[in-house]
Amino acid sequence: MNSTHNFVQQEDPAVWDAIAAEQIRQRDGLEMIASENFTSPAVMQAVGSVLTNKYAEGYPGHRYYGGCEFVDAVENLARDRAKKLFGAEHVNVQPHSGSQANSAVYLMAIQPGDTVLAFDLAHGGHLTHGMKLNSSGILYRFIHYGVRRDNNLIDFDQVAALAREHKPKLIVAGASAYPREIQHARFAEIAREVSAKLMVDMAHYAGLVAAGIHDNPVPVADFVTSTTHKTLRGPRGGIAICRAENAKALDRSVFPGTQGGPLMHSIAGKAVAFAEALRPDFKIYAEKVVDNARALAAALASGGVKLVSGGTDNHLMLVDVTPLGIGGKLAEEVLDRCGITCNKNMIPYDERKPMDPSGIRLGTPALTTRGMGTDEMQRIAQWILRVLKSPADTALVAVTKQDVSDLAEQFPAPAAQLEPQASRDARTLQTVMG
Ligand code: DSN
Repeated sequence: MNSTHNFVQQEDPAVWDAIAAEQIRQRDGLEMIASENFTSPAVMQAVGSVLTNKYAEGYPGHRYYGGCEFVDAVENLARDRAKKLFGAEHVNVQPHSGSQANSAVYLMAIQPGDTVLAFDLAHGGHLTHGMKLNSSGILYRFIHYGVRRDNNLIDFDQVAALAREHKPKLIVAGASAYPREIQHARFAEIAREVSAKLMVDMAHYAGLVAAGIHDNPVPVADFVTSTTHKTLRGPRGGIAICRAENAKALDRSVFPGTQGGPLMHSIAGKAVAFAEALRPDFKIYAEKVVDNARALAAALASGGVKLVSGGTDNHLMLVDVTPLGIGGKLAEEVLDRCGITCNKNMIPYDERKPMDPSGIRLGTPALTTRGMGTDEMQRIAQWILRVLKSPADTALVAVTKQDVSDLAEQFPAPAAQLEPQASRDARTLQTVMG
């Protein structure tokens, strides 16, 4: 069989056209969504492997299906590598996503109706931390803490006061849009005081934890959950971590509690990504992610926008664009037209609506994977500022789009090297885009 043969293109041109167009979008644009990244070709190959054909309900050595000896080897590799990466006693690598990992912890740690204290979505939390339409918010009684109005940092006085008042069974730390390091020990102290369990959802900054440049929650938390595809740079998926004494209960809670068969191809991708993250060059990568975020934030702040908390010490920043006379919706749209992809985002105490909030969220993990550094961040900041200051200037948008694609060409994305045929097929893009 010819490994370069394009089966999707031959069998299903409609799907292939969309894949090819997406590849071109990723290649020619600047991906600044803080939760996205580019996996290595090795991770992509593992995820696209024959392991997708295999059912393996259960755990290594204890499966409900025959023929699991090879997927057992894969899952053991993933578990052992993740344990080493985070200094954990037990890691379950089967959650299909971060949301699934969180559901599994809730199922084992609390009962429906129990009180949980978590970070407010409107201040940077996540929807699985008790948003009213999410199963977490439907099944459990969530109370939320936020950030202080004066400095936009997590208000630990409020966390402690709410914990004393409501006596939650579980405290949840972790965020989707918080630009500062999270102080896990302070959460652990408050949880201990009120006899609550502590869960840390480190999905956004897991790669920084793996690299040793963000505080590791594993030593102080009862449960730690994460996705594997953000700063950690693995395939889409989740993990859940606990101490050995809770291992059996957590495993039961993932399967059969909240999931059926594991996605073994995805677990193989996780194993490959964990091995990559254990290498010394991953630490260098993670340091560059943070350096780039700091450089981008400083350049933006000096150009007339406001940064939530005044800056960043992780991989992302929240930019209040209203000083420029626009909202987050228009900012996202105009940047999109330039080939810069980001998402509109609420800022703490936002007076605007979620579909047109005051801010945008920008992140540097994907650009850093492409090899960009602080010089490129300065240039990108100037492009962002100039188009946000004149969003109706279509000529400026066109010039910026060209600048963006020239820069992107100098820093090839890993995926673009995998399928050169798609990258070159400009006609495909026209077909899809009309
Ligand atoms: N949706 C993810 C993010 O963009 O932060 C979190 O799950």
